This record gives sequence, C-alpha cells and structure tokens, in this order.
Amino acid sequence: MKRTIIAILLTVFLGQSLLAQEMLTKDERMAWWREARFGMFIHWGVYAIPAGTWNGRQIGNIGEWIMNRAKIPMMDYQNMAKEFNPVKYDPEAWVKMAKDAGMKYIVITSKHHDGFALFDSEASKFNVVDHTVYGKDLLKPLAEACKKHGIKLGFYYSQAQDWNNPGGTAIRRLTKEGWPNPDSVIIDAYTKEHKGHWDWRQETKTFEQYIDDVAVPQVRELLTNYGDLAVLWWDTPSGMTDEAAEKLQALLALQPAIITNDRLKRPNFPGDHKTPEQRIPNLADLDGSDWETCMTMNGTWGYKSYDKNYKTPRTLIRNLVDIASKGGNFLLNVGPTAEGEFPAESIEILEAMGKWMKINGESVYGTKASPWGLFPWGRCTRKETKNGTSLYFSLYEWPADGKLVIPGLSARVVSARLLADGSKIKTTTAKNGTITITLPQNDPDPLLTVIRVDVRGKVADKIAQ
Ligand code: JFZ
Repeated sequence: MKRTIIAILLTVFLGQSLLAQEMLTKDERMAWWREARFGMFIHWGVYAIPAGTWNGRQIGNIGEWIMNRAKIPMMDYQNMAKEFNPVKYDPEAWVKMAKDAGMKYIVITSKHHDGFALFDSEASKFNVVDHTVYGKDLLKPLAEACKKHGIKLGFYYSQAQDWNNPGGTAIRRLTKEGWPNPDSVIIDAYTKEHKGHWDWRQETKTFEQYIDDVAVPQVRELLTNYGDLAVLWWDTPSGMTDEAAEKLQALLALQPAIITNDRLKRPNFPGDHKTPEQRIPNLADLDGSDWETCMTMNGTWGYKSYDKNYKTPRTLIRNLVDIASKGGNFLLNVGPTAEGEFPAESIEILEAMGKWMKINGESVYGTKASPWGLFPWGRCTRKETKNGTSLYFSLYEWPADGKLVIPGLSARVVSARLLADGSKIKTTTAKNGTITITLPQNDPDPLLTVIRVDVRGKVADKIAQ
C-alpha cells in the first residue's frame, strides 16, 4: 500500500515537473549557459590514488582510465579504493578558484567509468560514504559552496560504461602500452571475447539490470539530493539502448531547467549542446547548434603525478577567445589529487587566466560569434548593448604596420579603446564602411590584447572580409 502511494505521488510530481520543463523553452534553459561561455570541468575519483602508476609501472593514456588500461581486477581496484581519504578537500576553496578564474559553472564527475560514486548512494555501495575511510559525501558540500558563491553546478555521469558495477559496459582498450607482461596477449584475447571486460565479475549482471539497479536510481539521487542542478553531462553511450536512454532522460523532469549534452545516446538523443573534446572546431564544422569544447590543462583528465605537460595561460586564454569568437563554450578541466587538492600548476594557470578575465572578461561573457569569421591577426566577438553593439577585437599578432582594417561595417563608430588600460584608440571610417584602427606602438598585453569598438545600431550576423 505504502509503495503504491509513493508511486502515485512520484508520478504526480514527475508529471508536474515534466509540465514545468515543457514550459521552459530551450532558449530559456540555455540563456545562462550562453552568457557564461567559460566553466570548470573536474575529474576526481579513486584513480587519483595510483595517479597513473600501477604495480610500479607507469600506465599510458588518461589517468581516470587506469583500471581499464592496466586491466586491474575488480577486487584489487576496490581494495585500493578503500584508502581514498581526501583530508585536504576544501570545496569552497575550489569554487573560489573557479570563480576567481572567471568561470561561471562547474561540472564534476559524480561517477566516472570506474563506477566509483563521489556521493552517498543506495544503488551501489561502491561509493565514497560506504566504501572508503573518508566516509562522507563529496558532492553535498560542493553544491553548498556553489550556491553560496553563485556558481552553477553540473554533474558528469558515466551512464553506460561501468567497470565495477556488474552489467556496466567496457570500451575495449588493449594492454599493449607499457605492459611488459606476456599475459597481455591472453588478456586482450579475453577482452575481445567479453565485449571489453577483463574480469568475470564485471559480467555477473546484464546491462538492463545495471541500468535499472544502478544508473537510473543514481541519476535520480543526483537530480534529487543536491538542490538545483544546472547541467547533467552524460558520457560514453557505449552499449546504450534507446530504451535505457528513455528511462534516464525521463528523470530530467526532476530538474526542469537542466541542460544536457549529446552523449546520452546518438543520434536519437541530441541533448542541448555538442561536446567537441580536446579540440576547437573549425568554422566549417559548425552548424549553428550550441557547443562546448572540453579540454585538459595537461594530458590527462584524472590526476597523474608525472604528467607535467601543462598548456600555458597564453594558449588557454587564446583558446577561450577562439571558442567564444565561434560561438562556443569552454569547459577547462582540473584533475585534483587523492588528498583533495588542485595541482599547483593548475592553480597557477587559473590565477593567470583570472587576472586576464578581470580586465578582458567582457569580451567573452554573453558574446556572440564574429560576423567576419576569423581574422588573420586574431579574433572578434560581439555583444548587443542598449546603445548599439560592442565589437571586441583580440590580437593574436600585432600588425607590423600598426593598423587593423575591418571591412564592411555600415554602423557608425562611437568609441574605441584598449581594455588593458582603457586608453582611447584612433579609428577612421572610409565611405565603403571599412574601419581602420590605428594601434599603439607596443602590444600592452603579451597574453592577449583586446580592443573594444562601440558602434551605433546592430551589426549583421555575417559580413564578408
Ligand atoms: C570521455 C571519457 O572516456 C574520458 O575519460 C573523459 O571523461 C572525457 C571528457 O570523456 O572521453 C571520450 C569520450 C568520447 C570520445 C573520446 C573520448 N569520442 O567520442 O571520441
């Protein structure tokens, strides 16, 4: 009787929520996201304990894949996971670092492919509360910190791949990298026969049972227990079925304003935005739909102690502006250590980006793509204001002749200035609408100099160069 009443109440609630979601248009749901342009990805889990090394061997590729890459037996991995104890975890410090870097949202791995849940879950005991010495929910205090500091929170969830909850799928990766063990031939033959699995314990349940017993209840927990959730970031639909995808998608009614990506199951579940990974699309690749480039600062999403191959702040700032000039979002990753700290190199990058964003952030936030596409010397973003349009020209190279020539602008220039120091910039306008901007002798900001040109009225979406 009690279960019946709960089922009825849940049906009514979901029905109302679905109605609410139906009442929010996609543009209404996406408005903050299109304004934000810049967010933090966080890949964190028990894989930060081995941090890229297993049994004394450095394991190739991305750190969060170590269980798959090294074909670690479930029991060995789960025994290792018990030691997870992030005593230095300070979610408010994390949120402040993201905010000070100019990021407007955070997407954190709630459960990655290894099946370890960073949250208290009734659906699987392989979670931080029930399985580790730490014993506390990691997402709850992060959600509270995000709410306190006005940062939107999203959860990444690996809805199909799961290497520790039986029935989850496993994308097959060969063991050739750094594997001296002659058994690799045997193991690779086994994974071929077992759809990528390497431990018989991974196949003691069906995929449908995994979906019903783990994925659906955990996604419901995530959408119910952590307040308003801005994003659900699905990942790797390997082995997904339309039936399973329908069940998971139906849960979104619990968060009517939520945004999702295109990785639940292709092609029937496009979500709200595309997710080019580790790359910035060319203009020719874009079809006008929303998109977000996700990218690592070094070579791995999950922490690896010896991956010091970090991109420079200059590169990452230019990536951010390149992405914004094409109308996309940038989700930049941090991989915290097992103790719960951001790597020092990541902190330095975030600080440098934040310093630049404090002065130049208006050239990114709430902007639209360049009407001219790309310039040979740099990028353009634009923002409609109550008085007209602000055009932001970002100079990757300082023209030798000190001139920028902007063709085909019919609008009248009202003002032009350097964002770096607010100094005015001279412009001249020819009869055909070509604007010539005369630059100062020296480039004031070696990271990236931005010139803001305010013009009267609107600017066309497309202007030939
Ligand atoms: C996936 C994960 O496997 C990875 O660990 C990380 O979380 C990343 C953000 O997402 O990686 C992918 C997913 C899809 C493709 C490649 C890597 N793909 O479609 O080629």
